[in-house]
Amino acid sequence: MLPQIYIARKIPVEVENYIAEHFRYKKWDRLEPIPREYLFEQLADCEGLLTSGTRIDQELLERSPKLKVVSNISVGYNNFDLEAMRGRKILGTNTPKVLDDTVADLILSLMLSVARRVPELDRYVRAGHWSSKDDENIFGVDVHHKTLGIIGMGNIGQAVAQRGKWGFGMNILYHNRHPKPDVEQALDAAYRSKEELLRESDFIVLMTPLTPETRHYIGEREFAMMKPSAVFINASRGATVDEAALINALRQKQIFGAGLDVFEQEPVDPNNPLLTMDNVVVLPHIGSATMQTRLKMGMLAARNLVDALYGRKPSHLVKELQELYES
Ligand code: 8YV
Repeated sequence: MLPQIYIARKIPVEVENYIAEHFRYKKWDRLEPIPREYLFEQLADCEGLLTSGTRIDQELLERSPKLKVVSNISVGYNNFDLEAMRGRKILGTNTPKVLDDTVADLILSLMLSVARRVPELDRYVRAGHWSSKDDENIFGVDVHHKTLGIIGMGNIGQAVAQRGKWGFGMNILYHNRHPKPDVEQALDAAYRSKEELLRESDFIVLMTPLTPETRHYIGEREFAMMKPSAVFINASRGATVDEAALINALRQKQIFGAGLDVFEQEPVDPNNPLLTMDNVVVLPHIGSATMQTRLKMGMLAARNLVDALYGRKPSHLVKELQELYES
């Protein structure tokens, strides 16, 4: 009998058709998040879970006695309690690489939108205003040939650097847990300490995964180091930034503006002060949200499930759980 899995989020029909060839399955195909108690009931007889964002913790694992693998339709996997999964020998997989260019495109759109005040001035014109071409009140800041500082030079960070370097003639700096000489050579990029990068960059893009070490990685001390003309972009995870410190830095005009695709609390609170600031561009966590890319991610996540439940090592088993397969 085919293994039973649970699909805990809405997926493209092509992915569901592929899944139907390999599994018995139940699904949650509504846009709102699945209630946890309902999910627990569904997982009681499932060997696999297709999700992203569902907290995979001791509580869930205790209610999923047959679970063998969790397949994230995402590159991030901070929803995994790795210790709990390790304890139950449950495999965890993600979907890197297939979304890099889509997310990088969006990050460049945030950089340009904040720098040239696109959403703000769109609202300005729609409200019936028009101003002299010489009115400095509608001026922005240049992107081309400025210094782009990337914190987290993984695949997406490199895709952003390529766009900055070859598309806009930008000078590339980066900070990473470890220097990447090959990237430096390919992109004429220079390694900097976090502090040096913050002081020297005109655009700062934060692209680190959310881990205990990167929670609030950018806070009051870091914003104080940035140029008053700097543009700050976060498209990683909201909690990598101390959002209260960001709000204060913007209020104190310590930076020119911010582009945010992620927030400490999602959905973002409608009363969040960031939503009232004209020099902040906000998006609803849409980094990978194109039809083409979500289809690739869904297919990759489904293949990870098939590999894991049909006795093969998944191609994207997260690195912290690799030893489970070798054990
Ligand atoms: C997913 C994300 O791309 O990939 C990630 O880590 O941040 C998410 O935006 C999205 O939820 C699609 O599953």
